[in-house]
Parts: sequence; structure tokens; C-alpha cells
Amino acid sequence: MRFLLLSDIHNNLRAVEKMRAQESNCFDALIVAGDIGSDSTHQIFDVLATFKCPVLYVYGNWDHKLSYDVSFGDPCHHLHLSPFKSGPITFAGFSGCTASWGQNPEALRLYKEIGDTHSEIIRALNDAENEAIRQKALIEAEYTASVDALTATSRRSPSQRKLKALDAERRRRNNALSKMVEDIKGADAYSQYLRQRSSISDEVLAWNRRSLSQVLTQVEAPRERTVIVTHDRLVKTQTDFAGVAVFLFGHRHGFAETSHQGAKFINVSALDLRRTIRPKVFLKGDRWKQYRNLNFGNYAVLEWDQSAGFKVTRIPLDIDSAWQESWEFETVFDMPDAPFLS
Ligand SMILES: [Mn+2]
Repeated sequence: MRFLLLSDIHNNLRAVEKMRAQESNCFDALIVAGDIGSDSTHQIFDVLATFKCPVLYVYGNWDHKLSYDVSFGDPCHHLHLSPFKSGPITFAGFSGCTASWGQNPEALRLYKEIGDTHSEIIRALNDAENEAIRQKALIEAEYTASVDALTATSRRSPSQRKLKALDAERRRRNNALSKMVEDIKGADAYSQYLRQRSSISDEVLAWNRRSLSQVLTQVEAPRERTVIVTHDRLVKTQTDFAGVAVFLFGHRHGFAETSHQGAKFINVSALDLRRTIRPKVFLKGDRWKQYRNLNFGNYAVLEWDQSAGFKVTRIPLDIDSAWQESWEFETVFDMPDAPFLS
């Protein structure tokens, strides 16, 4: 069995096309470990679908705008708590990570629940903030009108004492409004709300781990032939996933393969790794428009057979070295949005 692994695409369609161009259709499945990008998602999946095999994916923090039930076409399968068998190998995983759960249904549910529980204090704060904005505009208008009136009725320049008094009154009223808002933020009910909200991210992770563990038990997949795909690296895997052979992830850009307690941990990221280059000799005109990027990212191939088990190989995107004839690396800064050279 042969699987193509990639992760952290970050809307970089060009890098996907390069990867496509240097591989043939000899894979049993493609696995995407998240950070596809919310903007070019459909185009990226269209390219991946040309491999004529299943495309299995989870979302990462860059995919926070993507709904969990959107379809990217027939070969594509969202692995979120929904295992997929490819021959003797089972893939399973969940979407999102603590950096952003995005549209993760469990995260949405928890945020709503906490919003409902604390709706009174949220509404009170909202009302106070709106009221403060409204009143500050009135105070400003009144102040300007008073200064104008004072100027109009004074024979020469207006009295400094009276101007100062108007300014002091304006500041007193503004401070009172700010204090009204601060008092609500200082209330116990509000700090309780903030505390509960900040604990949601870890709760969602715990819930997803538990659910994935249950799903694996239900499908009765042999753990030594199971690959778990998440966007960020899972820790304490012995608790919920003892016996699982391979953990695939991205997020922490930089390919790495490590072994821990009998399992392989493969950081497959990142396909999107840009390096900014500059012409050795700038042409006349706007220098900023003459910078380019090269794709230095990588993907990987995972192979499995009965006797050897799993084996992973990192594969860099090909870069024609001819670029060095007229270009050099920009060493001081990056311009990730500059066009690609090729
Ligand atoms: Mn990323």
C-alpha cells in the first residue's frame, strides 16, 4: 500500500500543482493533515482528485471558515470522527486544533452553551458599551456647541477659565461612562464567563479525543494497522490510543519522523514553504514588484506491507537550479505574497 501525505498547504495552489506534476497516479489514498486554506479549497481538492484515488482530510486552524459537512467532490472524505478503510489500513482522525477549532460542531455547541448561560452579563456589557458610545458622541457635540457659543458671545478670545471648565466637565462625564463599562467587566459574573470561555479549547480537544477513541473501538480496526490523522500532534496517546501504529500531523512546520512507545509520529508539514528571492540585478522601476517566491515545501510517501510495516519518506518539491543564474535569496525579510517565480 502506498499513501501520499501532505499538510499545511495554506491556499498555496501552485505548490499543490507542483506536487501533482512530480507524482504519478500510483497511490491507494491521499492524506491531508489540515491547513488546506479557506480560500482556494475547492481548486486544491480539484487538483488532488486527479490522482484518481480517495482523498482523506482533516481541517486545521487555517480552515476555520470551512463547514464540516461541505463536499469537495466524490473522491474526498472528511476523516473527522469518520474512519476510512483503505485495504488493510484504517485511517481515522478529527478536525481542528487548539489554535482554532473553527466550525468544529462540539466547539460551536460549547461556545453557544456558555453564551446562553452567561447571556445576562454579556447583554449588560453590550448595552453599556453601546450606551457609552452613544453618550460620548452627545457629550462631544455638546462640548463643541458650548465652545462655539462661548466664542460667539465673547468680544475677544473666549475666557481660558471658562474653556477649561467646559473641558473638565467633558472629561468628567466621559470618565463616568468608561467606569460604567469597567464596573461590569470587573463583576464576578463577567470573570466567571471569561474563565469558562478560555477553558473551552481544551475541553473540545478532550471531547474529540474521547469520541475518536470510541469510534475506533466501534469499527474494531486492528490498531497496529490504524493511522490517526490530526492537525496538531496528539500527546499522551497511550491514554486513548494505545496500540495505534502511526500518528500523522502537521501544524508545527518542519518534517520529522519520531518513534515513541512503539508508535510512529510523522510531522508531514509543510507543503507551503516559501522563500523570497531577489534579482541579482534590479531592473529600472519599482523594486518591490521585482521580488519573487520559490516553493521549498515537502510532502511525504507512506508505504505499508505485511512484513516491513510502515515506512515514510520525505519528498521535497523539485526546484530547477537554473533560478540561481539571475536570482539570489533575500536574506533580510520575507515577502510571502510576492508572485512565484515558477
Ligand atoms: Mn500551518
